[in-house]
Amino acid sequence: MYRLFHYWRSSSSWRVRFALDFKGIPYEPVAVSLLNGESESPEHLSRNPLGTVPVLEIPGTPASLLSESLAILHFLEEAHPDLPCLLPGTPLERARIRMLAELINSGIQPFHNPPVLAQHSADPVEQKSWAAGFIEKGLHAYESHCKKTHGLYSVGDAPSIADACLIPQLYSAERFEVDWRAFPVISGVETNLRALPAYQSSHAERFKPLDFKG
Ligand SMILES: N[C@@H](CCC(=O)N[C@@H](CS)C(=O)NCC(=O)O)C(=O)O
Repeated sequence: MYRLFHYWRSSSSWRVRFALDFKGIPYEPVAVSLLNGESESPEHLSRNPLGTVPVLEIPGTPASLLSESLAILHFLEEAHPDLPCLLPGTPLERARIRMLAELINSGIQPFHNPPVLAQHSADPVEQKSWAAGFIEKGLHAYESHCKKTHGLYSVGDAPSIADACLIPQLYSAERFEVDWRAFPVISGVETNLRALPAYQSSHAERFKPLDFKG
């Protein structure tokens, strides 16, 4: 069985949880805290020298490890072509899915990653304003693209890797007090995503430690 090293509130981890659940692939979740030094421990650095989550362990002798959520999502597409697909459509539609996923992966998430926030400022108010600015700008761009690409979901009428990135990004937007509901296309897509069983089963709140405070 796959093992997923993840953190409940990590948006990159949630992308992979969503994809695994959407495809109906069972996996063992292994929590790696980003708050207590666990992600910087020798054990986790041996899984991923960058110390980030998610990391997918692929069973085998020896087991293989993959980091970077988009690489993991593409691996799952290629390794399980018989299961429900998150990269559907024509070459152009698939390129648009990758474009939107990358917009979030490179253009938004890195700016609210905890070490980047800490490097930017020690002041939580300044951290929030910095992160919110990038999230707002990125979601504005996502909305503009989506006006041309969306159907029920971000690109056409099937959920995709772009949606796997959008779902947790909206959760993070709320944390940084960005009102994503001001974007009508994103809001409509989110309503359709919320109805998917994989949305509910992969949700951050389902993995939140009982003793989490903050
Ligand atoms: N592009 C990477 C981003 C990974 C990433 O930044 N993960 C965050 C949580 S969402 C993390 O582990 N942060 C802790 C750190 O950077 O030390 C991916 O998609 O996997």
